[in-house]
This record gives sequence, C-alpha cells and structure tokens, in this order.
Amino acid sequence: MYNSISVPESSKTPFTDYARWRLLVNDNGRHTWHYLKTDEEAQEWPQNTIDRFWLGLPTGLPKLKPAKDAFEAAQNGYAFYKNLQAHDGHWPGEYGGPMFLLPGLVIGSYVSGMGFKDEERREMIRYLMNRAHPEDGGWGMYVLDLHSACALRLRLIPSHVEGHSTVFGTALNYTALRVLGVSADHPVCVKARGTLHKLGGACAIPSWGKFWLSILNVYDWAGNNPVPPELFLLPTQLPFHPHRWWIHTRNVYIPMSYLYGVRFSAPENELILSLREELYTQNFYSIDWPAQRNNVSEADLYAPHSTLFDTLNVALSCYELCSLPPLRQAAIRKVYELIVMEDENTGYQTLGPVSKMFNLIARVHHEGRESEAFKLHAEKRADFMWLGAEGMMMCGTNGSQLWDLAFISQAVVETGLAEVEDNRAELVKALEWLEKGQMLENPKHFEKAFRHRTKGAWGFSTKEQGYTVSDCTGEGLKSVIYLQNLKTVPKLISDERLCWSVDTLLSLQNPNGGFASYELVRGPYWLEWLNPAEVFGDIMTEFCYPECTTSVITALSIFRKHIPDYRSKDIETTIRRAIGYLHKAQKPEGGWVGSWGICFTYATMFATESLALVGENYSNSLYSKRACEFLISKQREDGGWGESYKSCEKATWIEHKDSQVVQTCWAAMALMYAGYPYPEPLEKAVRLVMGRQRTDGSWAQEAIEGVFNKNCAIAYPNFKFSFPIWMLGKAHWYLQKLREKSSNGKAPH
Ligand code: LAN
Repeated sequence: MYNSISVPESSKTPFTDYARWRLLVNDNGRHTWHYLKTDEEAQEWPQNTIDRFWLGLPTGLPKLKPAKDAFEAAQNGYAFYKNLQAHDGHWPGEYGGPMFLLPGLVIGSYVSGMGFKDEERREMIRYLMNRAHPEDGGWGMYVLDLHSACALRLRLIPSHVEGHSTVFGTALNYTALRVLGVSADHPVCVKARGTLHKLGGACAIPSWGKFWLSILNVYDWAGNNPVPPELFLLPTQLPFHPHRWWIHTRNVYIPMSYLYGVRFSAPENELILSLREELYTQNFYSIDWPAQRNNVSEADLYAPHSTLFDTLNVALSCYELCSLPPLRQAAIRKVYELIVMEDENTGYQTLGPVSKMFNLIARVHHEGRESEAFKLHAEKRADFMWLGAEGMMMCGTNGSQLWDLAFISQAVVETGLAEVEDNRAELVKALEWLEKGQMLENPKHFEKAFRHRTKGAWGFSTKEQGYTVSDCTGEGLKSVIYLQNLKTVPKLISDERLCWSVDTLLSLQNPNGGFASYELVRGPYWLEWLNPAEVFGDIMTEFCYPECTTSVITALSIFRKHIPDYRSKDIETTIRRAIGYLHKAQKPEGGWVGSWGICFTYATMFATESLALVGENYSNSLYSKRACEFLISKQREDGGWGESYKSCEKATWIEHKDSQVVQTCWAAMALMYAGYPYPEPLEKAVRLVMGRQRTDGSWAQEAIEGVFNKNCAIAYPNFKFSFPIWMLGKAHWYLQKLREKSSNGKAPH
C-alpha cells in the first residue's frame, strides 16, 4: 500500500526542507505539524521562533546582557522562554523518548489503510535512522541521549549512548522502516537485521511486540498468550476484573482483546511475505508457534512472568480451544462498546498512544474505512506526531501542555518575575489557557466506561483528552490561584470552579493517605503477578506515588489559604493523612523515590515543599532534615547533582556520569523549601546553573528527565527552562535573606 521510498544513506541532514514546516496551534492546546508545499503558502504563513526552536534551526534570538546575579539569570531565562509560548498561552513541546511508539503508529496506520504524507514518511524514516544505536544499528526501549546517534557517530558532540538494543525495539522499528517503504538492502536495514538476528530474531520479542507483529500478519496468533475479551463480562466485584487495573493497562487491553478475539490480520502481500523471511533466524513456516508464547529475549526481560500467570495462560489456552462462539461474540460486543465510549470521551485522542492505534484498528475492523470513526481518528492521529530536529516521532501523549504551563506559571510568580512589567501579557495568556483547559463536567460516558470524575480537573495535556490526573489537577489549581492573586491578571476562573477541582482532588485519596495517578487504587497489589508485559514494572494497578500525593498536599494547602471556609475539615484530614503517607514513603537515607521524573531529586523537591506547607522544615522536622542531609551528601564538587535513570529502575541512588542542570535545580529547590540554613551548597548550585546558561538566556539539552513504568525513559525538554528559571529566581531572594540574617547576627532559624 505504501510505495517504496528511496532515502539517503546518511540521516545527518533533513530529508525534507525544514524551512517549510510549521506548528499549527489551535483548539486550546492542540499542536500539529504541517508541511507547506509552495512558496506562496510559505510566504503567507511564515516560520516563527517556536517552529525554528523545535526544528533545531537557529532562532535568531538576541544575545542578552550577561546576568550579574541569580535573579538576572532567571530573568534572562524567562526572556528566552517567553518566545516559545504559543498564541493560545501554552508552551508546546516535544514529548519523545520511548522507542516502541512509532512502530505502533506505522503498523496501525498501515493495516487500517490510513496513509501518511510523503514528507511525514521521510522524516519518520530519518528519525528511526538517527535513533539507531551507533554501534549495532538496533533500537532499545527508549532514547537516553537526546542528541542523535548520528551526531554521536560523527563525534559532533561528546557523549555516549547508555541504552542497549532489544528485540522489542529492533524488530518493531525495523518493521516500521520497511512498512514506511525503506528497502531491505538499505544499510540501515542490513545493520539492524544483523543485530536482530544476533539477538535471536523476532520469535523472542516480548508480548506487545508479538501482538503488533500478529496484527501485521508476520507472526502467528498461535504464538501469543490469550487475551480473552470475556474478562470484561465477568462481575465487576471480582478483585481481578479489568476495571481495577491501572488505567493505561486497561485501555490497552480493551482493544487488544477485541483484536485478539477477532484474530485481526492484515491481508498477505509482498511486503508481509518478505518480512516473514527477514525477521526470523529460522524458516517462518516451520516455527512452532505455541512454543514462542513465553519466549522473551534476555535483552528485553524486565518483569518476568510469575508462575501464577504462566499457569493461568495454560488454562486460558485450553479455553481458547473450546470457547463458545455466542459468549465470544457477546464479549467482543462489550469491549467494542468500551472502545467507542473511550473514543467519544476523548475526542478520539484516547488515553495514550498505544490505545490510540489499537482503537483505530478495532474501529476500522468493525465500521470500515468510510466511517466517521476513521475520519476522526485520522484527524487526531496528527496530535501524537511531532517533528523534532532528528525527524518525526510518535509522542508519549498528545502533548504535555498543562504540565509545562503549570510549572512555568508558578515559577514566574514565586520568583517575582511576574512583577516585571514586560512579563505580564504572557501570564494573562497562560491563565486564559488554564481557564479553557479545565474540565467542567464529568465524562459523557462515565461509570459505564469505568471512569473517575473529571469535573473541575486538569489533565496532563488538553481538556479534549479529558482524563483527570491527580497531580495535574493539583498543579493546575495552584497555578490558577497564583496567577489570579496577581493584581495585574484578571480573575477568569470563579471560586466555584476552584472548589470543583478541590472536590476532585478529595475524591482521589486512598485509604493509606496517598494519591495515585488517574484514579483510586482499585485492585489488590497481587494483580502485579499477572503483569503480562515483560518490559514494564508496576503496571497492573494504580499505586500511590509521592509526587502525586505531594502535588495534592501543596494544592490543598494553598487553596485553603485562599478560600478558608470550603470543606475545611475534609481538607485538613486529607492533608494530615497524606502527610502520614509521605512520612512513611521516605527512604531511610532521607530521599523519596520518583516514579515519573529522574528520580530522588525530583520526588524530594515535591516532598519538602509539602512538608514546609504544613510547617515542617529543617529546623523542626526530622523528615525534612534527613531529606536535606541526603541531598547534601549527593552534591558534587562542581555544585551540581546528577543521577542516572537507573535510580528509578533500582529505587536506589545511581550517579549519572555528569551533573545535570534540571536535577541540580530540583535538589536546590528541595533545600530551599526545607529552609536549609547554610548558603554554600545553594551558592554552588546557582553558580553551576548560571555557568551553563547560554548567551541568549537558554540552557542546552542534557540527559533525559522523565521515566514511567520503572523501565522507560521519557523526555521533558521544557524542564530545562522552567526549573532553572524557578530555582535561580528563588535562590536569589533566599540567599539574600540568609545573608541578611547572618549579618544581623541571627542564627538562620
Ligand atoms: C505520563 C506522563 C505524565 C505523568 C505525570 C503527570 C508526570 C505523573 O505524575 C502521573 C502519571 C503521568 C500522567 C503519566 C502516566 C503514564 C504515561 C501516560 C506518561 C509517562 C506519559 C506516557 C505514559 C504512557 C503509559 C505511555 C504509553 C505506554 C504504555 C505502557 C501504555
């Protein structure tokens, strides 16, 4: 269906004209890339700074007057970052890192008969070429080094690649390249195929890979463990009913069970026949498929199956041989209904990039390519596709709009930058975005679709995507209160609406006092023994996270100062119980393990802020003091902090080879929230971050900042602006106060 495409051997320079790409920002936070074909179009819609920055082209932004102190450095940082704010008030950004998403986009589109524009295909190919491992040519689970492997190969930048190639990454991305039209003889394919074969070939791909390859008809359905849709017909009271699973796992397995139930397979064609030969080390037609169900390469294995899960699969495989057609049909109808409800609840964005493509295939299977569903899915597919300097990728979500906006808004207010005349217009725009971005109703399909309430909430990306996230609601609420407290900003969101968001936050507390990500913890911990995914940890149920809990504590603490009468008893009890959870979650060494950012510096910053808001600080709380001492023990000679993504995998501090600007800011902010009384560590941190600031006020991209499911890294490139601005501005006033106190001869506390 996609014709073959000839691309250069080197991916160093773009395969399309980068001067013709534009980021369209519309509908309150949607951002999509468009290629202008003619000179007239290009003239009518000129490229702006945002386009140029994210494409990696020179921005032409001026050199700024060198900063004399931390506040001026923060001001310079914001003077730069302001230019990246879109007209609707949010800061668009790239959200890449995972290397298993683009193949889903490509395979899912291919089997659904949904094409790509030629320029999109070329840039996706280039992205995959740039992300191939510089030595073996394969791909891993995620990208750690945000500089392209190509730049590394050419030694344009000194660094090294930490990730290793896996069967999951290599087989899927190889397949994606071939589907996109690259010939099997192209050097990038030859090299990757060699690595895939060395790793044992596609038979040893983890279960999600087996699934994608089965959909494409290059792996046999008999080589998959069963994914019976009947699970969704079981009584909801059962402790393992899917509505109790973590929402991402549930929303991936709903369409998966549909596609498994109907054994969806693309019709054979030349490419498929050829891939059957390329992906394996043995003859495709002689493979013993049932024997491959639990065959997962060592290079991929992170969460091995439990014996319970393996036993269950034996039983389910027997059931597959004698499943009752009417029951199967009823189950397929049930999961299809859930798929449709999810599409409609989210404006066809769906919860995330994996369910997006599975839902699309299911809808096309059921309703065809002429359907409205196909059209709407096609339109929103663009929201996940991002063109970066290295080519076109599939993002972890349809953006991180709320998240990025919330941090920079709070930073600007807390540092006093909001008082600077020149900075006001941006803040009004940010508030306008928050106003339009708040969810004002519960989902259209609510309990029936197993959804949690959304009224008053903010999600991670846009209102359209429509999912409450506990900490996003917390950060959204804080930002609104901060901004609306400024005299120069109009009040756009009523107190009533703020109260709705508090209602949502209060509805999310778990019996142990902690907060999870999207919903309450609905299932027992032992469900993790049924984790089928092999490559991710802690995915079966919601868990309580220090980061989510702390965002809620800080939001509620700030809210009650603003509106003291609203549900004051409930808020008090909720905060007290949440602090109890936080105390328990502290590691004996003094830090908190981050699950969404890397790693201890991230979670500890949120934790000391929460403690401070309930009056616990370095001088009166052992928790706060231990946190400071822990961080101080990790500060390096150069004044910075640097921890590897492996800290998240192993839940213990593991040094990164270099100190990191973003982590240094998190650690320094943690110390300041705790009221750390000694200036030297902070002064050293400030020097490091100022020293790495560029003349236009920006900072360079360093190591990847985020993580999920223990084992996958994900990029938050806007953090390198918001946190340095925040930390430097805060440190300026903080250090000034410390100096005043010591010159008055007073002890710091
Ligand atoms: C995210 C990104 C944001 C993140 C925070 C708000 C930072 C966090 O505090 C709560 C959890 C949340 C919302 C989160 C959950 C898992 C996501 C959606 C992601 C890490 C981005 C991508 C990831 C998603 C699961 C990727 C698709 C992969 C699957 C395994 C389905």
